[in-house]
Amino acid sequence: MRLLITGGAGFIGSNYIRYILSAHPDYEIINLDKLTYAGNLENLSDCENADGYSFIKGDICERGILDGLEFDAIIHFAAESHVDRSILDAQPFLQTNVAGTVNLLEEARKRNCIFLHVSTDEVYGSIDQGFFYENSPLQPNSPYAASKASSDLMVRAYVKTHNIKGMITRCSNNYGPLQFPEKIIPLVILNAIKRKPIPVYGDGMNVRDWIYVVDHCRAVDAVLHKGEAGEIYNVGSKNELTNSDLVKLILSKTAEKLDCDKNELLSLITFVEDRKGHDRRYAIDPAKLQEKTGWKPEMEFEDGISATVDWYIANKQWWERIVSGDYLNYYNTQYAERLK
Ligand code: NAD
Ligand code: TDX
Repeated sequence: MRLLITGGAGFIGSNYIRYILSAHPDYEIINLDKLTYAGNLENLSDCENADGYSFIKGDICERGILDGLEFDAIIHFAAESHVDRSILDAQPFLQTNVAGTVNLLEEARKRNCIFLHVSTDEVYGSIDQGFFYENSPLQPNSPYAASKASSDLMVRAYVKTHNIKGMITRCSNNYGPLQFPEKIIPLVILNAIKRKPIPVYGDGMNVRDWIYVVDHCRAVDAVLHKGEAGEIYNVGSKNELTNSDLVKLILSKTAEKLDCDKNELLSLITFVEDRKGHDRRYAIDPAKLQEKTGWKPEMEFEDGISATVDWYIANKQWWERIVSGDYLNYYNTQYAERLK
């Protein structure tokens, strides 16, 4: 197949490209990425010379950006992805996540190609008990989640109106190598290494359902090959943790690996003001995907966290460059200070 992958220089997109290159070495990949603050070609330094791989720097919002390119499927990862940023400024989220997706849907309509939209469990809002199913109501609570829900509805509209081969995946929280250090797991690891305070929002009892990024990549691949046009597939590992337990687990793994006193790292935990509109709990039921495609998660959480801590310890150059120098020009002041 020939795949047009958007947002391939980000966290999940770069892991997905690496996965495809090894699972389907005969596939052609075009990676279209604007290289915002979150996009980094270093994430793909071991892939750039692979047969069939090419990169285009470009904005998914630009009309005609795909002119002259040929492919069989669009795998759409590109997005503004950080909830806290969407609370500070929702405009880039509306632009990229909604208008950018519609621009790509038009391309899928013209070409009659597959459109696989990578969405999120956050579109369902928060749930106290039980699980989200594909037909659960959309009740997004942050501007980020609302922009993703809007884009999901545009995919639905293009399927119904123009009969495009659109599919949607809605995945829970990802973790693993190459995640940008504004997200909780890398933030905790780096602040522990730097002995900086670790900000935990509110009472730390918010629950997230964590999945290893490569398991998510395998799920997207399963939907690409075995999914049905017009369908939605939830992706998750049924692996719920409170933020407080998550942070403690990461700190004890990090202490082990740095050979330092666990209590020294635990004392860095600092409870701070809660995130506005902070969703209390996400929980995904992935049964439909499992039944339809045979996919199931492979990574045990403790092993995945251990591998992730190892990766950040071993890749200091990668994250030091991100939190210093030119990269900081991309941040608003609040984020620049936070990531230093
Ligand atoms: P990320 O922020 O790490 O990467 C986003 C990528 O998109 C970057 O490379 C960036 O340069 C690119 N991009 C942004 N705007 C663009 C534009 N206008 N044109 C072209 N490229 C642009 O995000 P991520 O965590 O890798 O998430 C990827 C996708 O998966 C997103 O759609 C997100 O909503 C979804 N998702 C993420 C998670 C998670 O836990 N991280 C969970 C479920 C779903
Ligand atoms: O400093 C922090 N302190 C803290 O307590 C940060 C950055 C986060 N948190 C909390 C908020 C959440 O309850 O940790 C939890 C996880 O936060 P994030 O890593 O920002 O992820 P989340 O808001 O859950 O969203 C993520 O998962 C779903 C991704 O960023 C989204 O792109 C994806 O759709």
